[in-house]
Amino acid sequence: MAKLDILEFPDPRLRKPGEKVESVTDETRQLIDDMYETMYDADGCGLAATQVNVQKRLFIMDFSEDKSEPWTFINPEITPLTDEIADLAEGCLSVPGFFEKLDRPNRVKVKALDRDGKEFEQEFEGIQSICVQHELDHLDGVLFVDALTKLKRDRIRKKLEKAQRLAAK
Ligand code: GNR
Ligand code: NI
Repeated sequence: MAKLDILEFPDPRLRKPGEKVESVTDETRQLIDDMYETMYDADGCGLAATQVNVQKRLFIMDFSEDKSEPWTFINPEITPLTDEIADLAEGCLSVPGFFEKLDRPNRVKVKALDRDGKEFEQEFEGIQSICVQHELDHLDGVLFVDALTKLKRDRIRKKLEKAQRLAAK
């Protein structure tokens, strides 16, 4: 297992869309294992391959307290199940320290392949519904800051660029 580096906004590599996974191989599972190690180490609840600079349509999620409920989604498709908007703020490991509420449906159905390449369907609501939509956005090169005003987004970008300059020294 290996911990991977997480790209941070405004890194242009976060804008590259992921390609469909044609077959789930041992190499795919190695990437998934590394992504779990990376996500757990960063205390995140979700992680998309895009965030670790891999342009593949796959993401992971675990909302348990004790790393006991890992969910792996390969080639995910999401269908909204309600017009009701989830009333919760979201954050992102690629936009550290910032949290905003976005208008996202509170309940969705996800169809995807699991780490064995087997298709499954599962409904999610509340924070998990937000998370799977947030992760699917990553696979399309979209970040939650894109839904904010340009003023807010620029303010976040400048703060992160400054933090990144300091960290690089
Ligand atoms: O760790 C994360 N928590 C979170 C909380 C609310 C809504 C979405 C998320 S995803 C985020 C990790 C991340 O950046 N995934 O892409
Ligand atoms: Ni994110």
